[in-house]
Amino acid sequence: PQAIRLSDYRPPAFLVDEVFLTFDLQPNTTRVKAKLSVRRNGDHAEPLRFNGERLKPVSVAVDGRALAEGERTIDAEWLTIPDVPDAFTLETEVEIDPENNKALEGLYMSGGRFCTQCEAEGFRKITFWPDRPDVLSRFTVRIEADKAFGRLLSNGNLMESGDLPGGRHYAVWNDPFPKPSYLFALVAGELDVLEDSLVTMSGRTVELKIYVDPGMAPRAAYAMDALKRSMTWDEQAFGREYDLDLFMIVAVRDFNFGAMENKGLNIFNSSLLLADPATATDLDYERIESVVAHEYFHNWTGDRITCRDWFQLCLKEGLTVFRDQSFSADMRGEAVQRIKDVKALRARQFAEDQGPLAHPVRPSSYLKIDNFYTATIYEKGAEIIRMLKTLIGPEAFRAGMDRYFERWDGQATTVEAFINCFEDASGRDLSDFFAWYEQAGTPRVSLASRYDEAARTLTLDLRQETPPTPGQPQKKPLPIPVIVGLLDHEGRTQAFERDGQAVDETVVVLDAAQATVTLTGVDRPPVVSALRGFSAPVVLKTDAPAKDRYVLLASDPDLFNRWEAGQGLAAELILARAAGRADEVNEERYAEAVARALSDQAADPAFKALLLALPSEPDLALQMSPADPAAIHEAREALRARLSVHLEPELRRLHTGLQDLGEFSPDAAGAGRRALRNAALELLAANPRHDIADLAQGHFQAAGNMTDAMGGLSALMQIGGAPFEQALADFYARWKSEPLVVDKWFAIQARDPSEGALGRVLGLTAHPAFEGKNPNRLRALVSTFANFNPARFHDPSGAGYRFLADQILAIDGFNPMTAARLVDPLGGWRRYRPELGALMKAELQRIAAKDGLSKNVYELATRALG
Ligand code: HT7
Ligand code: ZN
Repeated sequence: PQAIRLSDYRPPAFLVDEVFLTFDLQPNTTRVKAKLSVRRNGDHAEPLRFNGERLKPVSVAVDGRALAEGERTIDAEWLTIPDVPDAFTLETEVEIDPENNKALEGLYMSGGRFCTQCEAEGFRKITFWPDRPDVLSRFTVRIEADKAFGRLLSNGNLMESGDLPGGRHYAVWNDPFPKPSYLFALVAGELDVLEDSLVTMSGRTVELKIYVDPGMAPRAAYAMDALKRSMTWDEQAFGREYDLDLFMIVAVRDFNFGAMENKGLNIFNSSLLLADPATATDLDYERIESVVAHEYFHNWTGDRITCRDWFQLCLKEGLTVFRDQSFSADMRGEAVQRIKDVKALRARQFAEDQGPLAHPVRPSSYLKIDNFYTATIYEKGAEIIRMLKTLIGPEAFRAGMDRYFERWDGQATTVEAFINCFEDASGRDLSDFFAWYEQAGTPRVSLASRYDEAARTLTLDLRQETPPTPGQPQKKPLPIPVIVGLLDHEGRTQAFERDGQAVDETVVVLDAAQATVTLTGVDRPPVVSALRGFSAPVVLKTDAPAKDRYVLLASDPDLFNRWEAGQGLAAELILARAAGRADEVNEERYAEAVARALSDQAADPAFKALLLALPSEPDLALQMSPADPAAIHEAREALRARLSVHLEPELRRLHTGLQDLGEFSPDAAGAGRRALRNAALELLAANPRHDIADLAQGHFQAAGNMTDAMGGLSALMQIGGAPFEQALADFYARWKSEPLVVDKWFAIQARDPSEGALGRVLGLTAHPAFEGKNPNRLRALVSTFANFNPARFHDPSGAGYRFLADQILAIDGFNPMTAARLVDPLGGWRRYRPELGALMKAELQRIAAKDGLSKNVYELATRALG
């Protein structure tokens, strides 16, 4: 297959100013008529070439005249008309089969309803079109369907609706904002609605409607609340007001991704929209809040201003993740949010950056753009925006954003144009900064410090190096903002001077391979707190002794670094044990430090819950070379068992004292208390005594909400045996008619690290509730197993790898996008013990050699093989 390259970008040969679409909806034979006002873009004589895939053509006409076969060609990917006027009307009619569209791209059916997914290149499966984001058109859409499909929805404003003969009805929608085809949406079916409204900052009333499965409207209440908070937040934080009079969200069960920002008609995976205390966990609530915000924020960063081409994907995604993270920090607390965001970044993006699938935040070539909806483009893209704000300061950052909205509203643009707005606003040359977009890999930063008591100076020696990544053997230094503060050895904040100014904290910018910075006015021997708030997406190594990290863990006013110090100490102890060098003295010391942190009455329970969790096994695997998942699992469990014994009285006290007494509230305070209580139980369960099994069983049985039920189930899973089996059976019996809860039931079994769990996972693919075509169910079992159960996935027999490869090949037959997202866990094969790596590689080879493989899976499997 042919790679698409950024350097080959050319403006579109033809533009479409206006389109009128008519959908005659039938599950197997939907007719789509399109009437387009087309104009030649520039002075050229190229033929018209529009995308079109899996379309059954009925007719093609130019300016009202039907074209004969010889006047146009249609192959598997293109409609070509050699000879067209400079401006004309193109009319096409095609037939499509939504019912049999299991790739879930274009127009398809989910739960008996019609719905669409057009990003990135799904619109070409609906009608012939220049399916690229720099063609912006005004859409009018007429939908006709049987009245059994009660709601007929599309983007923009409802212009007209009514009955048709034969038990059918219709609706006409008009979207006044020109948009690229990837933002088109249509939904038709039986749906209940939750309605509300919001008065915007200019005093306009916007109607808000969330459409869900019949009977589910009460479960959309939290999403509605999150939507209203997001709309108001975007006005306050960025001065952005919503622009239509109606904003709609629809929940669907079959969806390849989390959600989609179609203009005025967001479509959501129901797992990220529906919640009530009985069926959703606090984590579900948290995700719903952030994804509702994310999709809403796209209205400005993505919809009003869109991408010139798909290489610019981070322009909308990285920026919008930065915006949703900022919103969540305001809603849930900055430190806790930052820790969670960094954990996710390290787990997904750092792993990607260390393997054969590493790529720049703005890649320069691809086979299938669907493969680039990655942690690098989303999460590292957001980190770049965060660094930009740190480097130029919050005022210049906001001014740059204002400039961007002013300059590019209604257009499709590039990352260069975006950065240029900040150069103008700050008066700074950001050309070096741009390398963050073009260079893949996670920089390694080392920090050595020297204190001179007589001179009262602290000299910081900083160095950076980025390891090679595929296609980029040589790396250049990047501008890395390192936020630094000082404590003394009693844990008190120590002021110092930078450029003659007394400060508590400073931003050191490391913009060369090596730099030396001297801080003055340092009165006492310091403990250095560096990279505060995780001010850059790098791996930092310092020469500080372990005792300094105990000071930071106890006292750093930067809560991110307080948590980070604990994680670093724990990682060292686990990795030493995994290498056969268990350090029991320091394990005890660590347990004591955690006990002290837990007893801090002033600390937020959500923060304490994070402190209590040890670094994850995948995270530890990134720090061990070659990685030995079995040794890591054993060592981590051993440290957990030690902590469990040492902290038992405190953990029991937390478990008893934090019980929910009043009514359930999904807010950050309630969620934080539940998180700490469940974390305490989880740690107690590392010591599988009978009385602790009883405690976990009691917790599970008494659970008044899904968070506690899952907490109990997870603790029982660790203990194993009959109580776990009984709880699993009870859980399934109670929730078998709730698909989102059944997903959790599959996922918990996929996470089980015990010996027999792989056999159970294999068996679950034959369970009557295993819906093999539903991405949520597939992810719950297959992706959870491969990503979150390293002990069993890396079974020395290779059976875990074989299971994943078999699933990828089977899923690729009907849904290449979902299949391709499962390749990633095999991609790290070079980092593991050679005998494991060889088995992983063999499975990748088996996948790559399969006849008829999709472009999506082919691209990732071959890249992963390197
Ligand atoms: N912008 C949306 C991306 C998306 C997507 C991409 C590929 C295939 C299916 C998809 N569904 C949604 C989601 C977002 O980032 O907001
Ligand atoms: Zn997005």
